Amino acid sequence: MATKTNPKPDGVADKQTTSAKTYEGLSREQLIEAYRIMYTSRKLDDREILLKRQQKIFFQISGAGHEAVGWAAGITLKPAYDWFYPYYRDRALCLALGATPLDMLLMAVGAADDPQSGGRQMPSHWGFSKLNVVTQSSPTGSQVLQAVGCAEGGRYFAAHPEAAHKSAGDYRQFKDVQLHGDEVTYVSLGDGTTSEGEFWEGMNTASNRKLPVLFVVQDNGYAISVPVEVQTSGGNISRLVAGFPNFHFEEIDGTDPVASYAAFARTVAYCRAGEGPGFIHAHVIRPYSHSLSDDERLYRPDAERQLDATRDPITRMQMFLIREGILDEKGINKLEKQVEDELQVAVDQALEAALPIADTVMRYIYSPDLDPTSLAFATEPASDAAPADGKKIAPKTMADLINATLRDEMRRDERIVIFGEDVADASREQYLEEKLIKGKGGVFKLTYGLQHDFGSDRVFNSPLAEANIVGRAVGMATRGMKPVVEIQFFDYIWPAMMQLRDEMPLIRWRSNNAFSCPAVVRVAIGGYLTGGAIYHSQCGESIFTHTPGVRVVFPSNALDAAGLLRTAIRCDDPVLFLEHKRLYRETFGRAPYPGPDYMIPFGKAKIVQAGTDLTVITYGAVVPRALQAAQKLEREHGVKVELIDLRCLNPFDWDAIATSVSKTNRAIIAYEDTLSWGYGAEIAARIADELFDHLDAPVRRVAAKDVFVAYQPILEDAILPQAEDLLRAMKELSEW
Ligand SMILES: Cc1ncc(C[n+]2csc(CCOP(=O)(O)OP(=O)(O)O)c2C)c(N)n1
Ligand SMILES: [Mg+2]
Repeated sequence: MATKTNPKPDGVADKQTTSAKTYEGLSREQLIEAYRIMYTSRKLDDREILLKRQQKIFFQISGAGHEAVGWAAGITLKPAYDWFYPYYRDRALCLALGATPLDMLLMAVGAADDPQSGGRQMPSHWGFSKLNVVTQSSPTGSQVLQAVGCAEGGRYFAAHPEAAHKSAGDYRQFKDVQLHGDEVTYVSLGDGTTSEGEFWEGMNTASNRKLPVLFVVQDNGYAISVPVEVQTSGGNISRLVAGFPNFHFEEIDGTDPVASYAAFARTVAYCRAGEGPGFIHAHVIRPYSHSLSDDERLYRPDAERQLDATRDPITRMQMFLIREGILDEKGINKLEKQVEDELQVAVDQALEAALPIADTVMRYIYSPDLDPTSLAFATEPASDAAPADGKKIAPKTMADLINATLRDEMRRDERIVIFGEDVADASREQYLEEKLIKGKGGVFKLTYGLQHDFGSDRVFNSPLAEANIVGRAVGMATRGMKPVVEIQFFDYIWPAMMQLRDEMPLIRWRSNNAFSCPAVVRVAIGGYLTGGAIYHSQCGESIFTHTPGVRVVFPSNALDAAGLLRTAIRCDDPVLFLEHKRLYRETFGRAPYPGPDYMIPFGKAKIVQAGTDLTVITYGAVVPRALQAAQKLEREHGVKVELIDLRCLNPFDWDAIATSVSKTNRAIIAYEDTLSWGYGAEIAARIADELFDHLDAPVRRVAAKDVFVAYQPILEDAILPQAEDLLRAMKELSEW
């Protein structure tokens, strides 16, 4: 910077002109810039703490003590090129990537223009779409599997560049893909968060697939009040992860910017070259308690805190700059004053910023661009799908048509990948190539032949880990892919619950539409299996219809399954697609192949049978049972039941229900799940609320007993709603 022809900038120490010393390749200018970023980060925390005490902001969590490692990550990685899943201590990282203090203060006040979420998410839960910093939640560790999926997405697009092209007529029109081929995905977490299972699942997959993911554990020795030796056996995470193959490992003093930079430079080079993932274990300090709600003096003695203070990265860096003659005291003071003046301007601006408007709260729960309830998703079954020779083809089962729909869509859209437990034909491809085996294709064979047709990078087995499946799918879908993943049994969906409840449905809303993840999760659900017992028979759809942001579909027959699955795949929202195991191969509801473009809009019920005396609202495997009961009731008693198959549970077809109940004046909601707090409760409440004047009888529910499904068929029959139970209820209500 300073040469003989240019006078030395004020405050830059004399040594600079004489020394050519570099620090792990860092120039003096870069070191001064490092201090500027680190100091800005610390002072921003200080300003926010003040603002919180003045009740001008509502939450504060600091990056204090983590500034050096954050800065080092920020200058070795590339904003808007690499991808970032940071955690709340990554303020310095985000500043180094190009986020401004004003951006951060807008988050703190919850301004309308808060770039992370428009006032929806807490400050320090970073999200800057322009920099590829992906919207962050608060559950610790849920970012890890998403980062893995994001990295997989990058690799996939590099191998299938045509898949990155935009395409009209489906979600791809609204989903840009950035592709460089050597991008790295950064993910960070604290020492305590390494205790979460999802961390280990992410490490395992990144290792196994040699993915370019850079894991950074910022170890400040505490998770709120719990010290690291309680979290981590032996007290050192590096020791525990050392056995994962394909990694480049570093364990560093994360309060030293120069050492941190060197470690990041080595690790990023390794990841970028495609050698595998990196793991940086950075020992840092936490000088400001966990957050403003915590007082660490309650669990840390003064001596321990004072020892930490001797490693404070801000004072260390200040001393380093002076000792090395890079800045003198005057230079330090000048830089600090500049930073503080700039912060004052940003604070004033943020406090004046427009606040979000209350009636925008329902915006961006779902895609504003593509409405899956619209006529764009209503097509007729193709009449020419039958063979040209006019031969009548045997109607297909639900399993057949789901398989055919997946095959058609994979052919149409190269962004689709399918993974889950056992979904591949065979992971050991050579067995297939040598024709030694036929292949599996799912425990219910729904994905049979897809690996054979589309290759092992598009259809593959996951580890036996449901969070792994959904978390990776969320990351891939955020990155632009269309993962259509399978959960083998609904009964085992719960390990994925954090991703299904707190992540997948929320990516769009919490980022104020900056990010989205329109993944499809197919799940085999339900009982009536004879022997399925407790853990292969569960329903539980209302738990998901209770979650804003995810579409929930539950078809009862082959044709609906095909039409709705296609809509699920082409739409721009995350979808939970529930497939009843008992219906996969039933005679009921078989249908001819409806062609490769057959779609049914979401939220449109099907009137299975028209009637005038009583409305029965149902879905899934209760549909054939209710139909049987309704037909018997008409035969024996002349009562005409209007039977409504909802097909889609969120959104659901309120208009169809209202029209029918206004006509019949009587309603039963029938469902296979346990009675209390179930899906029928919401429909019943809404009928009572909005159709009260039309009712001639109480609203009834017919559902399973409030107990899990038992193994012995006598018990199973007694627990699940049977045609006779439905018949009895229908007769009773019709006579009311
Ligand atoms: C799944 C989950 N459990 C609990 C919490 C509450 N919580 C927030 S931060 C935190 C401690 C995290 O410690 P660590 O990972 O070491 O990060 P640090 O805050 O020390 O940087 C806890 C328990 C949470 N946010 N998410
Ligand atoms: Mg910690």
